[in-house]
Amino acid sequence: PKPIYLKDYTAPDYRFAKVVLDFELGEEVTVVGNTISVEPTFAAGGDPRPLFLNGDPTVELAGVEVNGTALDASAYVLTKKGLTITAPPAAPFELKITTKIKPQENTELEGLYKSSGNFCTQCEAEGFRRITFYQDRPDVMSEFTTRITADKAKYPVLLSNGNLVDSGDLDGGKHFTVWEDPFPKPAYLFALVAGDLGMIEDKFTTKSGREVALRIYVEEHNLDKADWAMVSLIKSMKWDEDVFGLEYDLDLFNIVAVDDFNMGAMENKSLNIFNSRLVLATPQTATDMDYSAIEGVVAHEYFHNWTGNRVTCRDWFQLSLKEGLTVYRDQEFSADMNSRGVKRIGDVARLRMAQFPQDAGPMAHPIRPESYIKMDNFYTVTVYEKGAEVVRMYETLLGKDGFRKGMDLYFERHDGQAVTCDDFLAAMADANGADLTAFKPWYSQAGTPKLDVTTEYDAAAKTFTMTCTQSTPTTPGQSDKKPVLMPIAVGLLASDGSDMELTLEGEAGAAGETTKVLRFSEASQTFVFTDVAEKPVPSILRNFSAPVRLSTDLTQEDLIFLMANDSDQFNRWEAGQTLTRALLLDLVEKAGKGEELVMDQAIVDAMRNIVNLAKEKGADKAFIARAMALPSEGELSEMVVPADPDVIHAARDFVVKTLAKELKEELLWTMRDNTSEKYERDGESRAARTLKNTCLALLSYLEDPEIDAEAFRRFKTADNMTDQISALSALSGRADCVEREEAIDAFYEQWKHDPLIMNKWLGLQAGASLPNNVENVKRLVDHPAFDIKNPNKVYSLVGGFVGGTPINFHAADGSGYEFLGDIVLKIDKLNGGVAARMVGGFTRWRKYDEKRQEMMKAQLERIVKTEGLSENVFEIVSKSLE
Ligand code: BAL
Ligand code: ZN
Repeated sequence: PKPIYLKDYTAPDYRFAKVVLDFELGEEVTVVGNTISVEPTFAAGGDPRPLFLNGDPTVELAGVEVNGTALDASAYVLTKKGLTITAPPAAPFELKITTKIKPQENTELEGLYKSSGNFCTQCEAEGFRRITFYQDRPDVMSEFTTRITADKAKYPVLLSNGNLVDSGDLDGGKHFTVWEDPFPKPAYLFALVAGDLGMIEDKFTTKSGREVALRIYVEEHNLDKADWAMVSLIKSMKWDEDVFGLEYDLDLFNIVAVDDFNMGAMENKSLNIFNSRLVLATPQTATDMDYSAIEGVVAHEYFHNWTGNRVTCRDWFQLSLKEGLTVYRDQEFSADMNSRGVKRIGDVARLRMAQFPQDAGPMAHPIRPESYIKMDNFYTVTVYEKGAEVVRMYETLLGKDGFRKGMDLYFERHDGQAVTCDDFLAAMADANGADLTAFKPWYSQAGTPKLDVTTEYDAAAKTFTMTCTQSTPTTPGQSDKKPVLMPIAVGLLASDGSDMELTLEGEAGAAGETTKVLRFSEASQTFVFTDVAEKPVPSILRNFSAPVRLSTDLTQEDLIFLMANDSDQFNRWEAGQTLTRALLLDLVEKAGKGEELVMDQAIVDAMRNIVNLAKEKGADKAFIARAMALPSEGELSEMVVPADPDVIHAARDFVVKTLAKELKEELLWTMRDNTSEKYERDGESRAARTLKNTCLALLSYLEDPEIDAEAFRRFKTADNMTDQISALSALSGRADCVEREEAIDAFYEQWKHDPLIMNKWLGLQAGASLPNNVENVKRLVDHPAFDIKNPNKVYSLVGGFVGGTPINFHAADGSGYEFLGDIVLKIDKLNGGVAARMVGGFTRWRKYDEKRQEMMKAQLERIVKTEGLSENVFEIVSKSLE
């Protein structure tokens, strides 16, 4: 397979003004008529230019007509990749393509396929070519009309994008609908659904008075589970009007939930299709985290209507233009709906857990990649989450109002267009009269920049000097890195813990300003604060103002002080993380040398203070729970070379057990004090629930039969999924826990009818730190609750194993690696996209000791040599071996 390069981009020679699609849905064969109004974009005269239409081997070409006349086979070339009309007319013409496809055999779940007996589509990035031959590229935007014909009894609901303009019954028990979408769109936003579905309905009146019908379609037996998605949709519509002035633009907005879906959800114009795990929820079946995910993803897909659909990407290299921006928007929405600080902490934790490792490995790529073999492989945490951080930096640099001005100009300039990341930067710069040239490398450079800050206080001059240096590590194909403009938000704390007012040398001090955003753009720069009355403790990179690895000269004492006093909630959490990370890394080193492990009492005391905060009136319990969580084994393994998962596990286990022992009384008290009689879903109740379950999780490390018995009692009496699964988790992580098996079996018996809950059951067992857990996981592959064709099940069981406790995936005998190698090859025969995500478990093989390296490399080599491998897996594996 050959890569495609950004540098080779050329604009299309042909515009598609209008497209009329005609679907005859059948059980054996589906016939698709595709009539396109084609217009050359080049001047008349000269040689004819070929028209290339992307296609796929699963699509059978049944006819090609130009202006009503069938084309002779000598007038086109058909290959595995598509159809080329060699000499089309030089003037506008009508092209009609007829294809035959078999959605019921489509296990890739791209294009048109069947899920639980219903037809549905997934066209982003390149699925439309699996339906018909087309210029399947985002810069070809067209007005779509879609006619759907199907059996009425089997498929009473027939949906596509836009407005319903016609419908009726046909002979032979069939019926049809016709949909018109007035907004030009690329083919990746096309959608179709046909099925036997129930629906809940509500409405929203936009600020200019448009009444929009809102419908959520789910299987009939799930109708009681769609309310939260509807509430989330209405909140999102209102928020986008309030915060960005963006209104919905059609009279209908549909969401459909399907069980078999590669991604989380998809923003097809007015017909969002969702993985059912991101729609369906009741307190008994979904956790508080599920509810948050539904709220965030419903918002994300809705927000794409402007950032993605009205303004889309010129080419797929620009994916972050819509994804980074829309993630930023959904993060802000969730922050406004919930606790802002806790949301930020969660987002940064995820960035560090998943994106920093990607940026340090063989798949490292800039948020605007330069090449790809399979675009599906670039729906990454880098494009999405780091992309969102880059958007957030505009806001930090330009201020909230400046950012809004930039957004307004972006829409004013580009509504209805397919544009680039450079266009976005230009709108931000021009709207604010700002020079953002030094910001550009964020788009082109891979790797997490390292930021070092050293500080000095001059008591006589009353100055506080910060010296900042930056460097970005070498990444594959990129050795020469430029310094990049990054905002560093800084506060200075006085000895009483209060924020000082800040004046930066050379700048007029704004009265009352206690956080300054430094514009740091050179390799090294010095910033001097003046009129600093006493030696401060600096709070650096507040709110994580740039996605970098920070190192400072803060002492343990400073960090404990910040943990207790920083007005920036993110940095209060970060101080605790920095402190515990340092302790853990020190213990990892000691454990590696076989030395005795000794706990640092200062950290026990600091943690005790955190837990005790829960006793205070108005305590932020969600924050306390977050602050109690230690850096994960995965995060630590990124910081140790070579990483030994057994040693890291031993060191972390020691710290958690010691904390649980030392803080047992406080934890028990807090757990019981935050246990409520009855389930409620308001913010305070959710925070209390999180805190209670965090305490239970820590206490379970004590291996104390009384605690286990209490966890089992909580498991049996739980009136909601959050509590039930937390208790099950507390019981299921240790082989010696006597209630373990009984609880796992009871959960299965209670919930085996619900596939989404079975995902939780699979995931929990897959990620457990039981010795030799790979054997359990292998057994679960053959369990009726697992289905290798269903992406959610694969992500739960295989993804849960690989991303769970590292001691099992990285078992010294290589059994975890062998399991992953085997199953990736099986999945790849069905769904290359899903297999590619799973094989990612091997990409960081160079981080480990020699023996593990050899074993992982052997699996990669075995996979890459396999005949018939998908392009998806080939790309990840070959890049990992480079
Ligand atoms: N566009 C793919 C799914 C999402 O990011 O919303
Ligand atoms: Zn998105």
